[in-house]
Amino acid sequence: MAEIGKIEDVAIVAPAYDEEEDVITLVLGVIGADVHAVGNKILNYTLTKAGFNVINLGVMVSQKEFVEAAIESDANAIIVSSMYGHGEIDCKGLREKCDEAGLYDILMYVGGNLVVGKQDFAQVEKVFLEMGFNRVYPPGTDPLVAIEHLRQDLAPS
Ligand code: B12
Repeated sequence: MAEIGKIEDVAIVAPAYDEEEDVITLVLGVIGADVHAVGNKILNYTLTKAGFNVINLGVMVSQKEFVEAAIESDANAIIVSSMYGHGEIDCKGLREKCDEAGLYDILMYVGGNLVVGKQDFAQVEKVFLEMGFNRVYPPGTDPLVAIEHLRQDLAPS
C-alpha cells in the first residue's frame, strides 16, 4: 500500500473543523481480550492531531463498552483495532448491538491483525464487510489512510 504521509503531515491532510458543531467524534479502542497498546496510542495521537474528538477506550474493550461510549458521546464513528488474531470472534455482532441501541448510521472501521497468520486479505475484508463494517484495513495500515476515508465518508452531503 502506498504511503500517503507521515504523522507530521496530519495537519496537511486533516479537515479544518473550526465550528464546534463540525467536530467529528470517534470512539476508538482495541476490542476483546487484546492488550496490544502501542498502535492504539498512535491512532489516538494521529486522529486527535487531525482534529477529531477521540474518545479512546484503550485496550480490552468489550462490544458493550464501544456502544455505550458511542451513545454517550454521540459519536460519528467507531474505530476498532484487533491485533491478536481473534478479530472475527470479537467483532461479530457489534453492528447488531449498534442497531439495537439505535446507532443505525454510525460508521464502523476495523483494522490490525484481524485473523491468525497471513490470510488472503480480500477474503478477510469480505468477512468483516458482511459483519457490517464500512471499512476494513490490512495489517500495518497507516492511520492517515483512515483519516482520508473519514473525510470522505463523513463529508457533508
Ligand atoms: C508488543 C507485542 C506484544 C506485547 C503487547 C504489549 C502491549 N501492552 O502493547 C505482548 C507481549 C503483551 C503481546 C502478547 C501477545 N501477542 Co503480540 N505482538 C507484539 C508485537 C511484537 C508488536 C505490536 C506493536 O506494538 N506494534 C507497533 C504498533 C505501532 O503497530 P500496530 O500494533 O500494528 O498498529 C498500527 C497499525 O496496525 C494500524 N492499526 C491498528 N489498528 C488499526 C485500526 C484501523 C481502523 C486502522 C486504519 C489502522 C490500524 O495503526 C497502528 C499505528 O500505526 C507484534 C508483532 C509486530 N511486529 O507487530 C506481536 C503480535 C501482534 N502479537 C501476536 C500474538 C499472537 C500475541 C499473543 C496471542 C501471544 C501469546 N500466545 O500469548 C499475545 C496476546 C495477548 C493479548 N491478550 O492481547 C501476533 C498476532 C498474530 C496474528 N494476529 O495472527 C503478532 C503479530 C506477532 C506474530 N507475528 O505472531 N504482544
